[in-house]
Amino acid sequence: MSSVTSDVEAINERKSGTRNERLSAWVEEVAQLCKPDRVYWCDGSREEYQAMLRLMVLTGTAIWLDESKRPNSVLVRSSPGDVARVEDRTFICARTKEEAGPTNNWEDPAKMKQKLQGLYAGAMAGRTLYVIPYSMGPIGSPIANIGVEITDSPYVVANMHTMARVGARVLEVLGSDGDFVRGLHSVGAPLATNQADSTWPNNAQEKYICHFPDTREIWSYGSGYGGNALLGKKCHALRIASVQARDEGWMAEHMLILKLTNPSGRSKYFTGAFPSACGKTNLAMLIPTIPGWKVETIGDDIAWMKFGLDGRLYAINPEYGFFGVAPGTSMKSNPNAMLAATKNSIFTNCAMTADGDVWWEQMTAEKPAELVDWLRRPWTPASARKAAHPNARFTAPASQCPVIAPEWEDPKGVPIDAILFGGRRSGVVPLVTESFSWQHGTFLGATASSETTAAATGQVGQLRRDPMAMLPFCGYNMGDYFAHYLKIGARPGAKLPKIFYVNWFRTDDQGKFLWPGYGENSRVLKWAFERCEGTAHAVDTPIGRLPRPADLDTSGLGIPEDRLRQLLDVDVDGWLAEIPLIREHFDKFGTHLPEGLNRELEDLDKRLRVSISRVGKVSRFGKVSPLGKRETLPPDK
Ligand code: SAT
Ligand code: MN
Repeated sequence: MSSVTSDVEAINERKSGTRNERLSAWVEEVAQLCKPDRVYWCDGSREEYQAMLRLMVLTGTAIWLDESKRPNSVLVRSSPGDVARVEDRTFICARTKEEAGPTNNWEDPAKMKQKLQGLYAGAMAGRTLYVIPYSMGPIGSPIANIGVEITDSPYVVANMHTMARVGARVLEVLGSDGDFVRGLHSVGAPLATNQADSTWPNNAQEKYICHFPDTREIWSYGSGYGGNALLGKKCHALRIASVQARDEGWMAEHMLILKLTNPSGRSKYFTGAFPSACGKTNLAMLIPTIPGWKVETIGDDIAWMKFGLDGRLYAINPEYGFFGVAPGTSMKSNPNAMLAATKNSIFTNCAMTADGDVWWEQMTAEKPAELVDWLRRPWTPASARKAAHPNARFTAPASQCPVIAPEWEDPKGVPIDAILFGGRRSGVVPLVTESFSWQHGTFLGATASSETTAAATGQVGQLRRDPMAMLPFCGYNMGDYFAHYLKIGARPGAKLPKIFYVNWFRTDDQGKFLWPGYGENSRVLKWAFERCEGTAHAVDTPIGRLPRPADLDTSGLGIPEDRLRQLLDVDVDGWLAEIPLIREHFDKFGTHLPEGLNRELEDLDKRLRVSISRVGKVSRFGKVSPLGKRETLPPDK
């Protein structure tokens, strides 16, 4: 017996510990359909994680990194056709197309199931079916939710160990009649007897990432990568959970959660919604450049928020680890992410150094003299291609992050003071804007736009509307999702967070960033913090409340005054040009668009026009004062 087989045989000893008959019956049913060689129930133990790594190494999927450089870590290289989320292959199979809405791909659930059943038939031949019970959120938290993923990929099992709480502890909580989200995943690459496996099994012809919101099911086929395959993440914690949240009056959002502490030791919690690969991980772990301020991390990608008895929104991070974008991450840009991934980590599609470590673009100031690139080819700095794939990732346990907040696993969550929305916009959108109200904040989120990144397949750098950074992740009609936001805001007794819109990505005429970003973003966080406390100034402008240059702490930054003015300018012409684009965006939702957002658009239009008639076509900051008020001073100041 080969060592690979004996490892699997040893693994196979484990038996289901579940008393949940619905779970056993579903596993049985899937096994009948997919015809795996064996069924294995994951217990979530450390030995199990290690066995998965060994198995991946033995089958050529993974390679051990040098133990002295990157202890207990592996590098995995996927196939070039399976490197990111596939939005055009992602479906929301609600009862009707209208329920899925204009921003989602839709297929009739019965039709889609029939098609996929055909694909799943025998799809796991020659493979092991792994059953992964997982909890999104601290086990037993009233905000957490249980799912079970069935997969034929050891890569998925290992990643799920890091990204979610998995195994026997979850089955305990599930008990004999607990409910769970069902996730079925197959790489879609059955093996004939004696057929050699590929190092990254997947299906080059067909990929489907399907969600059945009514029955809380996920059926994923053909891809082994990231959010396509780790079903707890985008599929469950965002697409299915957003539907659960709508039905139950809470929020499932594509948001980081951070804890911000000021020099006198007072803390506030912020969430932030930014599209994939727009710096959520960096912001969540930021090291402030302003003395005495501290940021600690609760989560870097997803927030689930429920109302507490005090009327505040409490957030948990449903995840257990980080699946971060590697390129661009360095000891300079995000030392905390680098330190989180120093050991017990899985690297995917990174390059490998001659001494057995990983490397990716911008990791070091100087490029290594030689590497093996993510496609396993020799690489030198003279090579006219990137060494790591732009969507290369690290999977690292959150507990390894040096600035993880002590309360990150608090089952009751943390009370949220502010929500930040944002995206990548080179023009028009200022550095920071505070909304006039929850409804106006919802409008800011609903009109968010961003240039596309490598996190999804397709063209990079295309400007698109990405409302609340949820465009690829909202499990139902986005018009209804906006209405849900307004409903949350109208809840009697709700003590709502303030909403801000930020844009770190403004550029000048030469395409150079106007704002230094990274740790300097703490200056914007400080202003938002002090707005929450009622101690910072803002000016009412047609687009929202903005700091004057003097209101932002830029001490020691050395940023020229005119650059700062540009960053905080209200570009009236630019905004007027946005109005028809926003109208077009809103029109897509037809009767599903809540009236409140229409009103916000009309009001914005009016405020902009009034500002022109008052001050002429001058849009420089300081000349726009449409509301007749120069400043919004807190009442107690
Ligand atoms: O692949 S994932 O969907 O998990 C990453 C991302 O797009 O944010
Ligand atoms: Mn994300």
